[in-house]
Amino acid sequence: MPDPADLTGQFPIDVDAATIQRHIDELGAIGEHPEGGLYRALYTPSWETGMALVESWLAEIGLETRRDAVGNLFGRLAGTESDRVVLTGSHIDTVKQGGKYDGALGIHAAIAAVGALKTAFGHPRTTLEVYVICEEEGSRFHSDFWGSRALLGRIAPDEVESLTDADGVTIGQAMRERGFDPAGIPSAQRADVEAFVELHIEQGRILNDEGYDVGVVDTITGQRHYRVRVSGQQDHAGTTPMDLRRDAVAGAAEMIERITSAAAGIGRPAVATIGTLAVSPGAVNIVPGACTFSIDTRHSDVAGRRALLRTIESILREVADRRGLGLDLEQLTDHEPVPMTPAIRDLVEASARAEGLRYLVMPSGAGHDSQLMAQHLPTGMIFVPSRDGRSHTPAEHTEIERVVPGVRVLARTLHRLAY
Ligand code: HGY
Ligand code: MN
Ligand code: MN
Repeated sequence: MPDPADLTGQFPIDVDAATIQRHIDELGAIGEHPEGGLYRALYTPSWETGMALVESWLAEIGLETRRDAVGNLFGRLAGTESDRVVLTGSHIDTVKQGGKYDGALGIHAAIAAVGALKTAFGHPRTTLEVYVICEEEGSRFHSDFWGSRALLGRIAPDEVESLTDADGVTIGQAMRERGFDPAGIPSAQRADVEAFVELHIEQGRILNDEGYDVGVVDTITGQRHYRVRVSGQQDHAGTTPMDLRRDAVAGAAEMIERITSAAAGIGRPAVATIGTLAVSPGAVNIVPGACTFSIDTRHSDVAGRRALLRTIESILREVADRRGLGLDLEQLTDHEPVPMTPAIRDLVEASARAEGLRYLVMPSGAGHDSQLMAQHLPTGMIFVPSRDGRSHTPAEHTEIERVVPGVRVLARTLHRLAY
């Protein structure tokens, strides 16, 4: 691994801010959600349009492009001495009513950095590839990290037919509709990747509020998603006395209030979010017999996360028992906190220092492909500030003059890894 100490002095590359901004705006216009913001979901027409647009940009800067069996896109700048590969990039999919920067900015930054390195230094010793990840969010199927799990050989065979979207379409059907063959998924696994560096917006407000130029990520938070089904007794809203009810919504409300208060009581970085809630049968004059809600809960410390999960599950059970309610607790996803690779983290930090930037070594409260990649190969992340800390909303924004320093740090880091 290169010595971070070599990262000194003026770094002779030009980052094309105008092209980055144009890319942000052009990709940011693809996949508009009817209620505002973006929704570029895996294997949808807008996802395909976005992929094709990015592929044209990769070709424009002279990279060889390739799609793998699940639709990941790669732009290759061949190495002169080695076929081992340094990857850089991020995900092209978005959440519902998402913004133009989550994931996408890591793609734009990778294109700008690799393009600038190619112009200034020509071909690297070790192959450099822009990695346009087909899906990270899990916003259509609960498939999260589908692209990187394919690259790492971590897709279970049964997922192709078990993962379905809200319309009951399986991920396998969706793949075939886009011209991808699920039987080819094992061929997407790669053993030639030497390192992965991902630039991403912070999606929080620390860099923005405390005036830092970039973040050097040291750990990515652990997260767990639950689906909670509470069942009570459907009754008449007028004739059923309060003391005789088994009201699923009243029970869910107490659970939700106590879970969010418990996370707040534990304090940062513990979080718990109820992002979806459905009531059945859902009529103004019926005591609800059923209520289903989701829990997204996160903590960046292993022991802290374990205690938070224990607290959440004990609240759910205590409320259900006392109120005579049924409780079905389904775990949808579960990821332990993951440290970034120290050697890559140090390289990112040295690049930020060499650029004369004000940087912060910090955890990520959001999940990223880097948390999977780091479990298999040297991986690091660079954050750029999010205006007002906003993300997963159309209000997501980062001024271009706050993007460029991050791209320069990315370019320096890639240069030390591949040239
Ligand atoms: O939820 C997350 O942290 C990521 O955006 N998937
Ligand atoms: Mn996201
Ligand atoms: Mn993201």
